[in-house]
Amino acid sequence: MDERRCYRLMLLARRLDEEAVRLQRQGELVAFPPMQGQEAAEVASVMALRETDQIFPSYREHGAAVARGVDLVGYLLAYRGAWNGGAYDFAGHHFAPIASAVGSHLLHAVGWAMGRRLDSGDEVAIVFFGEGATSEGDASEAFNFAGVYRAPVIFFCQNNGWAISVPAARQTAGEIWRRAAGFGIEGARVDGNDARAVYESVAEAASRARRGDGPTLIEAMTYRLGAHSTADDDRRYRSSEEVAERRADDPLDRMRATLEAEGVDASFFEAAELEARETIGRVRAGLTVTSDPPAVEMFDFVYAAPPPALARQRAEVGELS
Ligand SMILES: Cc1ncc(C[n+]2csc(CCOP(=O)(O)OP(=O)(O)O)c2C)c(N)n1
Ligand SMILES: [Mg+2]
Repeated sequence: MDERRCYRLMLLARRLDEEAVRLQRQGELVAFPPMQGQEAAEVASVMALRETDQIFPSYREHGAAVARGVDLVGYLLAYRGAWNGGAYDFAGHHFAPIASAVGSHLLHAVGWAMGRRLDSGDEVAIVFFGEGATSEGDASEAFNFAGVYRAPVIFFCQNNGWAISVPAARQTAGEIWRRAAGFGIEGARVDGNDARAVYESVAEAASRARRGDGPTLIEAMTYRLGAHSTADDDRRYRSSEEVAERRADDPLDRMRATLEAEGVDASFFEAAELEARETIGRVRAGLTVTSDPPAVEMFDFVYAAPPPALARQRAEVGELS
């Protein structure tokens, strides 16, 4: 793994995260789910894949988007309420629209992977989801289909300790990665704040999938340092001591310490900071000049022939706007 590149991407993901929260507070975004603390898990996992491997994100995957090189203005437009699931090039970046319906996209990933297998493609799919999503029936259905059809898919569960206000211990009494055995697939637990460990575990899962040996369920142990979203006050359900304790294991600090121990000097970190800030400045400028699409478009792109009730609503919205 190129550790310097990994650090630069993790830093960019962190600065993007901070900026997006500020943009929300300034009224430029409707809501935003901070990802702070999960940078190693998201960046290193994407770095372990090929550019043509397909990513299925949930709503907290801007670290993965940064690592894949997705247009970040387009990505944030989803949080501005300006476009469905993002306005980036889904096909070109092999990065699916953001899935907000918890657990739904595990099935999309399995279907995609089964399709590629039928087409004899050698790409793999990775799907990002939280520990909370594993309580949805969709997750079990996805694990089961993937196992039976040996689908080339990596289930990448980020166990960040919380599902809004529900702690992981109230979510499940077992360990998520161990469920893999019951579905006849490989399972692994990894320290999600250790970029190199994440990289190795995803690289291994990807080679397994590529050689036709089926799916892997990876449980990356990490921590959501921020609130669930900008609409959430996490002080109401967890202690500041807990957060402070976990902040001591910040994956970005860890990566920096690793590089420093290897002799990387201060000028590298300064340049990385400058580069991240420049990119963020461009994202802010791009986002705030973007005009909102016509409201009627919210009715488009789902039905080839919209049902009459929707057609009526579309006409009403058209008259109002
Ligand atoms: C089907 C569905 N049910 C409920 C919600 C509301 N909801 C949004 S995020 C969330 C918690 C998900 O927690 P987890 O899977 O651990 O992911 P995290 O937010 O920690 O990244 C819930 C219940 C939703 N978006 N979709
Ligand atoms: Mg969670």
